[in-house]
Amino acid sequence: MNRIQIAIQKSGRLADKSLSLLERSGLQFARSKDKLFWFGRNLPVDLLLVRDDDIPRLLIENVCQLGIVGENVAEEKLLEVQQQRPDATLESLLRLDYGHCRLKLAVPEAARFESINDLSGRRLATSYPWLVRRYLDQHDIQADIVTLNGAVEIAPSLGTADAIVDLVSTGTTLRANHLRPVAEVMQSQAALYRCPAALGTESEELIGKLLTRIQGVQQAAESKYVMLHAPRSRLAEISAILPGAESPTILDLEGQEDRVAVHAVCTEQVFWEHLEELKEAGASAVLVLPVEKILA
Ligand code: PRT
Ligand code: ZN
Repeated sequence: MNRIQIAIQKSGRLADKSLSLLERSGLQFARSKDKLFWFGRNLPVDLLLVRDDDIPRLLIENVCQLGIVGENVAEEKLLEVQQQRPDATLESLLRLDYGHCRLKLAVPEAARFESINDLSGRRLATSYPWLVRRYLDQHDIQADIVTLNGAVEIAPSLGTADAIVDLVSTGTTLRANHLRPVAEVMQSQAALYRCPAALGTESEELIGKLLTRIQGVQQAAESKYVMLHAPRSRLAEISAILPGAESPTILDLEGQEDRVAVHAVCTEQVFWEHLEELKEAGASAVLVLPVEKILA
């Protein structure tokens, strides 16, 4: 059977979460400390550990069939490749809800900035030249782009740029460099991508199976199994409080006519407020348990 290769970041912000997600989805790899290639032990799925910047191209060229990378990197590299090959594509299969950040335009705190038009004729430092070019074109603005591979945030104080476009998560780096965000170029999070090439039936089925498993892991992380005792007369009210629960299981309690046990899978977060409301509605013996896997 043909094997599938999944590329993830070797080290950095997305590395640990990406590996953990695949392992929780049931993939086991023969780990080798330094090597970039980990052989899949229980399924024909191997891991490639690379720099995040290389992942989009590996997918576009079908060297890897799946990859996990930030949407910011995927879109930037796709735009870069499209300069030579306008028909190049990448398909996002699933957003993964980690690695959240925003690509923001920032100017020195003291600089005058009223609208995006103030950037006309200015120099913008960034590590994302193609995303910035697209953004400027969309706003019909002519500006010079200075591409830097790191330390973008110090460009204005060095005098090499008038403004920057850089990733922001907490905003601490911007503040430390006396910059203020003035516009958002894009929002990003880690996502699972696939190669554009159609694969054989077996490989396509395997990708489908992995996707279902990963979605199951994501859903399980949010879900809780709730068990409680409730007055039979207030069942409707209690069911309505349980967040994201569909048709709970109702069980008789030995020797009790008016009280029943209620079991439900809550697919949304269960907060203390929910438990307090349940108690007010007459629930007792409320247990909230983690859910490990869900196969919908
Ligand atoms: O070595 P390799 O090339 O694989 O890694 P890398 O250094 O290019 O990437 P890495 O590990 O830093 O980031 C990988 C991905 O994480 C990015 O492409 C984003 O999709 C995502 N991500 C999420 C971030 C951030 N949050 C983030 N805050 N990437 C970078 N940053 C930077 C930001 O640019 C700023 O300089 O972190 C700094 C701190 O941000 P604040 O706002 O919290 O101060
Ligand atoms: Zn990188």
